[in-house]
Amino acid sequence: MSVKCSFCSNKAITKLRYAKLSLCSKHFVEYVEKRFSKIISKNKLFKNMDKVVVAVSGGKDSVTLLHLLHKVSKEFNFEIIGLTIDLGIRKYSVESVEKALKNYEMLNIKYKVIELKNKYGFSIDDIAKYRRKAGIKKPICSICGTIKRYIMNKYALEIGANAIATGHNLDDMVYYIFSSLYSGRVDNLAKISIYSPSEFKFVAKVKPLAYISEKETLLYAMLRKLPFNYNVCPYARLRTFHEYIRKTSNVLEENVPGLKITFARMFLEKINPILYSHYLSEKKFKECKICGMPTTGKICSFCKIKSAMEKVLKK
Ligand code: Q46
Ligand code: ZN
Ligand code: ZN
Repeated sequence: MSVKCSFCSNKAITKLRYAKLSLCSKHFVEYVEKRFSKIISKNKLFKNMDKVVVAVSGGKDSVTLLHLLHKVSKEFNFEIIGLTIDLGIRKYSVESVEKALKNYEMLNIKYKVIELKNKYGFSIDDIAKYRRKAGIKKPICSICGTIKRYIMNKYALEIGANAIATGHNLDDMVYYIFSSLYSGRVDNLAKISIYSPSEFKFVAKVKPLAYISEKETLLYAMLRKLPFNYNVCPYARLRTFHEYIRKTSNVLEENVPGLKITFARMFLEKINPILYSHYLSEKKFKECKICGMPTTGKICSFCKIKSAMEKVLKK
């Protein structure tokens, strides 16, 4: 026998065990939109903001974020500027950028595309190929993360935006918290937040999907027929630890519905503020000697990667 929606007589298409709800497609979409709006109000994510850069890769999370933010932008009174970084990852990037642009056009949103190879002379594929030769020890996804954060911050700073919104979902938050605990990186733990205020030359960062799971963003994007890149980045398979945590947290969630949300909420609301005041509020930043962007050393991580890649690619 088919299960009925908790709010109407239609057939339920999903069961949210953590909320004890079975929902039809219409009520699922409404439920996600209401929760999203609640998360923003409760955490005062866009208070006194009039210009927000939304990072859109073209994947399910960022596309869902763009549409949800577009719905609430009038109510919270801010303008959205889309930012898409073409990372230069074979066919994957071509398709991702194409999907991101389709969404901007659908919603009539202003946007900017920054091509990594064109603007800085190297792509993520170049990094994958030459990083050992260039003496870069960090894994590819960690370098990719540094590059994306740098470009987002620089662009937001240049256009005078108040914040950068990213599509990190609940599963990403659970992974970040767990992996930072595991490696004992207290400074990383102190940085995991749904809202990071602006300081020095860092624009504020917001993660409005922090309590919405990957399964929910995927279902939302599918039910609303939003164009997004279904393919996964070819380098994602290298993140084996990430995959283990994802699978394990889903097994835990199966047995204890709501575990992921509680884990993330307890960390973000109770533990992070204490860590932040101890480890980050005192941190002193200065300008990178090459590009002027913030760093704790003399040269920022991005410029180090760029100059290492320049040497290898010149040969
Ligand atoms: S794009 Fe970049 Fe991800 Fe690809 S190289 Fe890794 S970090 S997996 S979100
Ligand atoms: Zn219903
Ligand atoms: Zn620099």
